[in-house]
Amino acid sequence: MTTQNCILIGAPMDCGKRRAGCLMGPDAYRTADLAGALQSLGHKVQDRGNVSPAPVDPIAHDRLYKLAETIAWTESLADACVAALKDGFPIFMGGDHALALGTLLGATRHAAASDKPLFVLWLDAHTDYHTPQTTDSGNLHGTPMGYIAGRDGFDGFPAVEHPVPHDNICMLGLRSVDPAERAALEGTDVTYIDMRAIDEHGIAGPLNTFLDKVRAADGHLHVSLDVDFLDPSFAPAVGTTVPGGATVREAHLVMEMLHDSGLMTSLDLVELNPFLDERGRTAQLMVELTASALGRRIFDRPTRAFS
Ligand code: HAR
Ligand code: MN
Ligand code: MN
Ligand code: MN
Repeated sequence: MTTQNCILIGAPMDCGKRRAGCLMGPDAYRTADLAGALQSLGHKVQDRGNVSPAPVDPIAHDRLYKLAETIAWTESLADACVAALKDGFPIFMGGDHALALGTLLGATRHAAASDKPLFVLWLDAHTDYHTPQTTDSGNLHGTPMGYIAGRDGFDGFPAVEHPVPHDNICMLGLRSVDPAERAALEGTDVTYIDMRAIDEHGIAGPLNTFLDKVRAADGHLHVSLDVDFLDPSFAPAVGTTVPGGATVREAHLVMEMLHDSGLMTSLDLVELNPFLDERGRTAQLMVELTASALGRRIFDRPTRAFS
């Protein structure tokens, strides 16, 4: 197994939606000993502490919640991501999913500077493909995929100089898609895999197809893991639970396959709200999934029984 230089970055961003609590996420990951779990796999781990945004004058907006704060976070996180990608494998401990506005922006800049295409794997119940113009809720955590795909309407945000082509995006685990998002996605080359497709075909097939594409293009791969990708019966600590999500084993399989692919270059852990957790079980599960993504396995494959 290749030893990684894991760089933990806290992103206690809580302004991407109205229900508070994600600001406690980075400390929950530290308490659940994410660093120790990765060290025990042989990796180097450096915790760079928490990112903080430049202070802003809160500007009231008629529809969008905490727009100025979100823009400030986007700039700080993009810088933190570019810096960390130069040194190793960044893991962003969120924080709500609006943090991906910044981490994805940083990942696009790093990939462009390295002359590599960027691919994005979005593990989520939601597509988060709104623009500030189409969101009904005004919650900007519902917009990072729209932003990084280069959709219009992100006034005031840093320009996305290198939008991610639709063909390089895979969304997995979907089961809550707003009509405006559906209309914008249909007819694009985005790979969107809903829970029904996973029920019918399993999760490994579509993921392998996508990973083959990343490998063939020699791309970088940013993975964004939203807690609500998981079924709420296993992962209750999230404000936007949607029943019918991925099982514990489906999620581990995704992470194990990501590890085996050797393709993943950066990772977000988002939407953990420790205020809603039950004795830390969701934080613990997210740590275990991250360990699988960094090489933890039950036995070394191939197993005798099925080879
Ligand atoms: N589509 C809904 C909205 O825009 C819910 C978005 C939830 N997004 C979160 N979780 N990041 O994925 O308000
Ligand atoms: Mn690189
Ligand atoms: Mn999300
Ligand atoms: Mn979600």
